[in-house]
Amino acid sequence: MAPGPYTITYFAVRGRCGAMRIMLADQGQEWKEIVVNFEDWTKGDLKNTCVFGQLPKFEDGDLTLFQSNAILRHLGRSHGACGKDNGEAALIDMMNDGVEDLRLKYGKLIYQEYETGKDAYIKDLPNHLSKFDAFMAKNNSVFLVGDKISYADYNLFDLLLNHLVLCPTCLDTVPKLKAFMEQMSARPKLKAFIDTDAHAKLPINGNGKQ
Ligand code: 6SG
Repeated sequence: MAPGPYTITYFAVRGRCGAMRIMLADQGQEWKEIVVNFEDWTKGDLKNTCVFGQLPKFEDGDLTLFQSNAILRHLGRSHGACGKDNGEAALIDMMNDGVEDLRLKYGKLIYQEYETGKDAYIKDLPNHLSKFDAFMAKNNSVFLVGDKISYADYNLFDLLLNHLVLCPTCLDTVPKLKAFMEQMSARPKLKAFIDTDAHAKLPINGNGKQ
C-alpha cells in the first residue's frame, strides 16, 4: 500500500494520539510518525512553530492541524465518520465533548494527583460512565450516534481502554459500554492495530502512570 498523506508529530506516548491512531488504522489508512523526545522539545524550536505551543501536530498533505479533537473531527469528515446529517453530526460533537471532559479529569488524575486521588476517582467513575451508557442504550446500534461508527466512538474507545488499565472492573456496571468495547475490539483492522507493539508497547501517559 502506498503511504498515506498523513503525519503525526507527538511524544512517544498514546496520550492525545491514541484515538486518532486507532481511527486511522480502523479506516485502513497509513500514516507517518515523527516522535519527539522531551530533550528536543524543551529546546523550544518545534514548540515555537506550534499554534498553541503544544503537540500533537497533524499533517494532511499541505494542511497542518493542532488540537487533538479538531484532528479527530477532520478525520471524521474525511472518512465518513461524522454522522449522516447535521443532527447526527451535532450529537457526535456533543458526545465527543463529553469524552473530552472525562479525558481532562483523567489527565488531571494521572499528571497531578495520582497518589492522593486515585481511589476517589475510581469511586466516582460510575457516575461518569453511566452517562455514556444511558445515552448509548437509547441508540439502536452499538455506536454512540446513528448506525455508523463516528470519530467520537474512537475517542470513547481509546479513553475506555485507558480506564480499563486504571480499573479493570470499571465496565462491570455499564453493560452497553462493555458490549461497545467488545464489538469495537472485534473490528479486524482495529484489533490488528491494538495488538501491534506500536500500540501495545507505547506508554499510555507521559509520566509512566496508568
Ligand atoms: C501534552 O496537552 O503527552 N499536549 C501536550 N505538552 C508539552 O510543552 N488541547 C490540546 C490537544 O487536545 C492539548 C495538547 C496537550 O491537542 S499531551 C504538550 O504539548 C508542552 O505543553 C500529554 C502528554 N504529556 C507528556 C509530555 C511529553 C513532554 C511534555 C509532556 C513526559 C512528561 C514530561 C516530559 C515528558 Fe512530557
